[in-house]
Amino acid sequence: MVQQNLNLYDSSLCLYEIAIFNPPMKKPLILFVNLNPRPEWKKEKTLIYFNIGLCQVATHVENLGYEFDILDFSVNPMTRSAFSEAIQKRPYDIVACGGMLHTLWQISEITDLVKAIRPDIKVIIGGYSTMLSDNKALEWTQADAAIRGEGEYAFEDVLKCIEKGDSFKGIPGVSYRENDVLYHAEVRKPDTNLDTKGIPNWNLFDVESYVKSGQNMQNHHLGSLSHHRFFPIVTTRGCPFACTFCSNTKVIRDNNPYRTHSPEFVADMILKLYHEYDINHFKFVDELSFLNVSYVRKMAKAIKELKIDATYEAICRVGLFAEKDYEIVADLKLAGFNRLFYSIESGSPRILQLMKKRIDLDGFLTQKKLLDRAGIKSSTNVIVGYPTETEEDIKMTFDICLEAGILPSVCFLLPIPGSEMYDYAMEHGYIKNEKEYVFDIGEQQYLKVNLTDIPNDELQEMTLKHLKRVRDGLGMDIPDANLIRSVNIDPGCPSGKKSLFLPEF
Ligand code: B12
Ligand code: SF4
Repeated sequence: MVQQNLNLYDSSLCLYEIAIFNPPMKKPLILFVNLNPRPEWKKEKTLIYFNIGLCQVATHVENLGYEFDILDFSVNPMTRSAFSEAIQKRPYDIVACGGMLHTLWQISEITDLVKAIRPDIKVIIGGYSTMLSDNKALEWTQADAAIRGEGEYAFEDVLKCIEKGDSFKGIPGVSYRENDVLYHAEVRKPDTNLDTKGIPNWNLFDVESYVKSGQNMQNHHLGSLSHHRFFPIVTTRGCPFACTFCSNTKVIRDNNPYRTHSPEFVADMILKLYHEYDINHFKFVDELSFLNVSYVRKMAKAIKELKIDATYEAICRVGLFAEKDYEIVADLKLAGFNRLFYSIESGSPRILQLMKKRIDLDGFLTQKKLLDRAGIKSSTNVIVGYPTETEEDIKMTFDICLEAGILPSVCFLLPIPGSEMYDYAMEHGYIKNEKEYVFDIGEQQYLKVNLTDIPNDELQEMTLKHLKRVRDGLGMDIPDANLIRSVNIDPGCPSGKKSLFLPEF
């Protein structure tokens, strides 16, 4: 009995000590902010893509028992004052946001406002925007920490540190600011087993608004989705290639090896979306959905076994399917795949070399014919504007599209940080002020920096001229104005004036 009392006494003393030296831990309250990649686009004309990355991070945090709210600017844009009210409504400890590099200006705008109103809140940012070299994402914003690489486990580590009042020092992939000093971290090594990340909890967002936006969209490259309930899914991550225009190349590729979900996991995800949200058209938004035919075969089998009435589109490379693969392609069609994307990028072998694209033009034509035979539509993309590119190269690009019978989507070479072409543009003085350039980078359908020797107007005119030739050759009825940009928008205000927030009334 005495012994027991002593023990009781001892343990309560111990609790007392813990309470003094390590105050009870409180799980931080989080506000996730989903940005709007295209705030200047009219909502009714825009297909708003569900942010799978942010949803995956929020799902992970939910599974760990953290409490959070989400403000979704893609679905419900707000004014500056409404946002200011929202962040003061609850005692948030963290605001977390992120996305493509193209949204870094929005991250900066959000962070400035949060810091002006609640400087005690820690702003944690993630996504491609943090993959800039050095500490630029932190230098150019007031964020407290930047998660570089996949976010699920890195964000968990950050939350645990905040919970314990510890520094972010030593968390792999986390650059941070402490006492006005920036500490840089290398990109975090990614998780090798994708399936263990689990199925995202889409319900955290307003799925129906995303589905409806797909139904409103009319796009000559993607076709009409008005009779479909469309939703994007991620089935692989990373890419083993290193095209010189792609931001996947430098900083990211070594840290983003190609990984696939198992076909069974993908099938489970599809079934859940089909039953819970009536989704019947699935777009695989991977960098590369299919790298080899054996995986294609397994995926077709797993999806066929679902026996559901749904269609699919995915991304592969030029040359994945040769004549001998007809049976596999036919099987994909039977499984419900009705469109594959594979980008030719250029019809000029010389430019393809500069792109390090590693594809061959005959393979493009063979694949297109094979898919036609199986009843699968093809989409492709071309890029115009490589250094030394001439009209003859551009003509070859559109010639091969015409020969294949595909109206390509057209991009102008846009040097994106992380790509070899970005380094080229920097070294050759095409980019004068890096921060200004990145904050106003815009999209690839606009000619932003011209690395060719052809004057801007001429380059745009000759691109349109050859594209029109393909349109007319294919007997398509698409107005000139919609050929390059299927949705025509104001490309945005000069840097510094655009805003993620709605105007106040
Ligand atoms: C869907 C998509 C879009 C959608 C938008 C998606 C969205 N809601 O954000 C739309 C169609 C609008 C789009 C547009 C463009 N896109 Co895009 N897009 C994609 C695509 C196909 C899928 C994105 C995705 O779901 N990835 C899967 C998830 C799991 O990965 P993730 O988003 O990177 O998220 C992880 C981490 O980054 C991190 N993370 C992400 N967010 C956050 C937030 C926090 C708080 C934390 C902690 C962590 C974190 O954790 C996540 C989980 O591990 C990718 C290719 C790809 N597969 O990644 C290209 C990609 C992102 N796009 C790209 C490009 C070039 C563009 C355009 C410039 C193309 C153009 N038209 O010119 C435009 C730019 C638009 C703009 N103004 O911002 C490039 C990358 C550009 C870059 N370096 O930022 C990519 C990688 C394609 C490529 N290989 O070239 N895109
Ligand atoms: S363009 Fe496509 S194939 Fe090339 S590196 Fe980027 S993701 Fe990979």
